[in-house]
Amino acid sequence: RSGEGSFNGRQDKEKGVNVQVIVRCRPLSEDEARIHTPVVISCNENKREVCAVQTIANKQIDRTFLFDKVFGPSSQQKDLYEQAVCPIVFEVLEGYNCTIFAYGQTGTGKTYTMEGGSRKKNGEYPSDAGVIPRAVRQIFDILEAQHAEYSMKVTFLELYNEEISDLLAPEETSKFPEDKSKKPIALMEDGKGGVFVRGLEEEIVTTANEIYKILEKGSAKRKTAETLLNKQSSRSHSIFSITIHIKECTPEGEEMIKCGKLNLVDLAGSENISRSGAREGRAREAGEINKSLLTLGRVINALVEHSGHVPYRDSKLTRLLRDSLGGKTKTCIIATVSPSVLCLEETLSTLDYAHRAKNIKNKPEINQK
Ligand code: ADP
Ligand code: ZZD
Repeated sequence: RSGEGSFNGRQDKEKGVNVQVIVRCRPLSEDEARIHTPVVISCNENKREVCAVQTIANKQIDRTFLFDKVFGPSSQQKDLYEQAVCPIVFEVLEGYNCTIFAYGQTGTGKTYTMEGGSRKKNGEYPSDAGVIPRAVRQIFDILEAQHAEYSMKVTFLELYNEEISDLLAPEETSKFPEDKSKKPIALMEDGKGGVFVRGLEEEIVTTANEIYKILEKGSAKRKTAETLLNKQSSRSHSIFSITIHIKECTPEGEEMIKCGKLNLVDLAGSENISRSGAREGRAREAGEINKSLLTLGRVINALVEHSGHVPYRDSKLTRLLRDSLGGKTKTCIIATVSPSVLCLEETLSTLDYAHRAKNIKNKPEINQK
């Protein structure tokens, strides 16, 4: 059977492959459960459907959405990883570039899904570890099992208010307090239609533990900056990337280098971005419009409507992730939602957005030198 999951390189190149869209609904929190918050979202994992029930003027309106995968409130980190992320990691090791985005309203589980619970004091890996630490571990496990000859580097950045900060840059012990502790980082065109981040720290890594230490450092740096600069973390995007070069020999004894890259993106909270684009009024007055998130929505619209001009250049996020949106990267979006009636409006907005993104086509290509 040539099902959806089947792989055909030539077909991918000619017709393109759709962005995969997954929905994950979190459980009610203890507080929400205690006060019997009504649940308005139901998930049918087998049918890959999410259903929202809305009561307006005593009339019940059901809306059902079909996705590539659906994870209900009782889904575990391990389930989501094994079913949705594991295949993507294999593609990265085959030489594809892949991107996983987490999109959703603040408080719906983007960070829980991408990062998960914190490492224990003894450095132990938690059972509620999210996509990032699991992918790191799996990549090393596979490469070790294959006795592969490889090299790996990671970057970790944050985008806040259209400013990029390097979460891996060493802490500068400047003698001049007016010196910004972070050096400004520039997005530069590479002359081949891509961009690179000038001055971004790339750490070469050889073990999963090394990456965990780096994540810890980056995470701590992010939290410090948040407190010091009064940032609202829900308004920042983070991008953690792993690049892997694998040396391989053809049966003829020729040496080949395969290169794969995995981008793991935790987006800013999607609230204040309405279905059509900007939420006018309150949010705009409060200066809460997130240019990057807004542009992401417009890029998605332009791509699915084939409306000619795609406004990639209008924000840093879309410049950074251009190749993931209509380019040569394989992309997966994990949309996170709350089951609560109090979030219904935002949930419908997230489901609409995610459903539309299913129509984006990319043309993945293996990188080979
Ligand atoms: P976001 O990053 O979208 O703002 P968080 O990841 O911080 O949301 O999640 C909000 C809260 O809900 C956290 O306390 C988190 O542990 C919890 N949570 C989110 N998703 C799940 C889930 N699938 N299962 C259990 N708890 C979850
Ligand atoms: N969500 C956790 C971080 C938190 O906010 O504390 S979990 C994972 C991915 C990216 C950044 C950090 C992590 C995280 C971690 C652990 C310890 C200290 C900081 C951050 C983590 C979890 C398991 C293994 C490795 C890293």
